[in-house]
Amino acid sequence: MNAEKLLRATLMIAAILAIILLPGTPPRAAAQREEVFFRDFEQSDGGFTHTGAGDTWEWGAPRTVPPGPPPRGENVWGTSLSGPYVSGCFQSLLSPEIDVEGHINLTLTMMLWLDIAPGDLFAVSFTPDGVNWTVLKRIGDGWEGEGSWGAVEVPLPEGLYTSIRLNFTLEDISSEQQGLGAYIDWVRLEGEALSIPSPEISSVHYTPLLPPGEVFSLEVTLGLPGSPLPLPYTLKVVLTDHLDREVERREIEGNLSGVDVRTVVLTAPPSDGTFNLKLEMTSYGGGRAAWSGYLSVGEVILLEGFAGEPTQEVHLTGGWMITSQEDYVYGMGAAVCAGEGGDGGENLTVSVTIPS
Ligand SMILES: [Ca+2]
Ligand SMILES: [Ca+2]
Repeated sequence: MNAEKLLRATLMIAAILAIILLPGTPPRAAAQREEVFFRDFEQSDGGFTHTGAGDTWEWGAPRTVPPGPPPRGENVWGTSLSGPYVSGCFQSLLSPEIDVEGHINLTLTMMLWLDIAPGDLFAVSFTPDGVNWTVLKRIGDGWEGEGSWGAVEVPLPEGLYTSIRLNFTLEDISSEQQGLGAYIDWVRLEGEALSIPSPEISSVHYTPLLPPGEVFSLEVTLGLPGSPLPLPYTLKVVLTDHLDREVERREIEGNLSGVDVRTVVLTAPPSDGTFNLKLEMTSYGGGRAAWSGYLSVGEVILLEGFAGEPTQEVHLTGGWMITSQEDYVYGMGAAVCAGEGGDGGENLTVSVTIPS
């Protein structure tokens, strides 16, 4: 066992012990913040586009003083680089699609130079789907940074996003005299990286008393005690034959709150020999900070129905174990369970706690 494997094994055991011994006290990981997106607009326009009524957005070096050059570099985006915005404008500067997958708790920072008349508005919005827009910040006349280059920092709403777009708008609302408008630079997104290691499935064998090709079903009891909130989850049941070839796969999606009993119908492989069953439960907390509770796969029953005989129940409860325990600190992760039918000694329980 090399050092990395030893460390991983130790961490996994520590995580499992923490869960068993200290329910409600999850293993915590330090938040690791990193840059997700950055544009300083020096070499290019950054892939930004613009549109709208009275659209004078322009990329380059400001040709008037003020605002003059930004604190670093020369080029910026501005609602024209050479004078006031036009009357009645409602103009948008749109970022390219920004890949933010695997990051949460996103924060937008930017440099802004603003000079607008009372009643007019500069706003920053974002969309996670290209359709629904949320305003992150509205800045009007009297902004404390007005008249000089200042930093704006604004958190995005908590959530798991795949990709987002940002929109910077300047709207002339009042009849007051215009100002020079908005100039932006150093647009940066920072987030916490989610670490999702690939699940390691140990060798799992169950030798059922089933003839080849027999249809059987699994009754899986999934539990989420202690939480009134539904938790989206996916349960995968994978059946492989004695040569480890995948024969069948079922994926079930649901929202788990309390206890959920699911029946999965499968067919034994046509060939003789041991076949393997693997259960993999993945749950994404949706970035909810206030989520708490734990997931469990409480009981797995194999129902064998032979022709002319009453249905037999085989409780696959012994020997199950956690083979992968992900970091749930941020409300996202995967718990993978695998095991074999045994003597019914222990229940398969995967406990995961998201901090409140
Ligand atoms: Ca710049
Ligand atoms: Ca105005």
